[in-house]
Amino acid sequence: MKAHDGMYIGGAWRPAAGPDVIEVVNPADEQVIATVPAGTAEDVDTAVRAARAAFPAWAATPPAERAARLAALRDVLVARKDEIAETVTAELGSPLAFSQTVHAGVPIAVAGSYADLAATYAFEERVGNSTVLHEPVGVVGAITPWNYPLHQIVAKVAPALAAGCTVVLKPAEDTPLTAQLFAEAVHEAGIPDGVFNLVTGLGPVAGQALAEHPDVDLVSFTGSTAVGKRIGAVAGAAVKRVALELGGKSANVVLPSADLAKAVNVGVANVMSNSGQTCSAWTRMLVHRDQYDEAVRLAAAAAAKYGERIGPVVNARQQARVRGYIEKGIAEGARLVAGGPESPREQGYFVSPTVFADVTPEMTIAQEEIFGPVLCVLPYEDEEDALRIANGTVYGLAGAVWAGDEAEAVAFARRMDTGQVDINGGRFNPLAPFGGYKQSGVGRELGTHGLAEYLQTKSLQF
Ligand code: TXE
Repeated sequence: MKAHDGMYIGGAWRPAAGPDVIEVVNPADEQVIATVPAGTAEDVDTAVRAARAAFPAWAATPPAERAARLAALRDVLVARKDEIAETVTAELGSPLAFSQTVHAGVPIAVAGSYADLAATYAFEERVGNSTVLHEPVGVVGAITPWNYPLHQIVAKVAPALAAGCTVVLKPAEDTPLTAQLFAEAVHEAGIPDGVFNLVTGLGPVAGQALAEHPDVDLVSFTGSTAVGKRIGAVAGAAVKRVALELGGKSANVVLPSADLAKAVNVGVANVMSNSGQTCSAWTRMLVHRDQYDEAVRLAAAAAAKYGERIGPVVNARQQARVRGYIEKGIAEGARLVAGGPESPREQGYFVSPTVFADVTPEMTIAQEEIFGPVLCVLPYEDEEDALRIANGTVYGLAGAVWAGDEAEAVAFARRMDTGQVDINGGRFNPLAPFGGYKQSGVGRELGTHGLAEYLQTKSLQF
């Protein structure tokens, strides 16, 4: 696959400071498809300088002009949609149709939403005898994961640019080709040199250097809780702004009045899509004791139908990690009703769609993020029990409630300690804020809340 052998810094592809490279592997067949440079602290420093130099002019660019550049970016992404989907499929392994609709389609919608918001947001407002100015924070260090390679980038870069910030991006080492394609799109959209910069590289090297760089004003990170805690500590010590989008263990609560078959089928699809590599996935299905056996039967049948169509997980390490959790579930006494630890194929990092029944809330598989196609089905006795189980993890990213009556589902959702709840299935809304309660993170992405993350306020008193 086509790849750049340099970093996109200051509007041009420049040679990397060091000789090291990262091999990009297609997880469906384990073949090396490209190499990209492994950036060092020196590359990060060059990129941060470029972002700093570009900041004053971009911050002073009228919002309508920033909006026009973001609209142009959206248009380039639309024009290159097929290429985006093929690139994501090559380095993440997701089925092409899913890459088209979700991996390419969602970031296009998000880029479009920020083109609109940049044009309409009240960057100045009158409050009593004061004028409040919402000004860009400065240089943003964005560190993204591989699970939604383009969405994770656009969900940070689009609002940052809309706000008037400049950005240095360090994308995940597993999916750098999508990030390079995004840099090309930024260039084609006529976004001024230095406003967006890309440094590919390893997390503990390039990522760490970016988070620790003294001239980065805000770090926006999506990834594991362990790394997120470290980045939060680094940012706290330097008193710089930080946004963290970490893991989840979301509950899918099926109330007795719900359409059980629909709730279970949509619930299984939600967990299996993207091979379970979705931070907001409804990985714990909670069903009333009276409907439990039927729900387990339906879930097992639904999961079995997916087979290898879900695609592999991203790399050998994730495959081993997911397998480890499945083995742990069996060892802790959960009942395997679909899938299992054995890979369904010799080649490629495949994991069988797996469903566990008789899961208790304390089990490891019901508490920790597995990040693979593994669903736990838990019984509950009554609504209070369901709520206790739903809220009983360190996470609080997302969730779902199903009921015969929407108002009943909403009443339950209000009591959930989580940042987003889908009511009777829900539908993606690029304007709705997304982010975590508790250890799922700090800050919000998408919509006006996502834009506000990249702004700081100044009051002028009259
Ligand atoms: O994440 P990492 P990994 C969870 C999920 C998954 C687990 C491990 O449970 O199984 O994390 O995935 C960069 N300083 N999520 O190991 O390492 C890294 O290069 C600065 C949830 O892939 O956190 C990459 O760009 N940066 C999740 C990014 O952090 C560092 C999405 C994420 O990688 C760094 C992905 C360091 N010291 C995984 N170390 C979600 N919330 O959606 C690594 N990175």
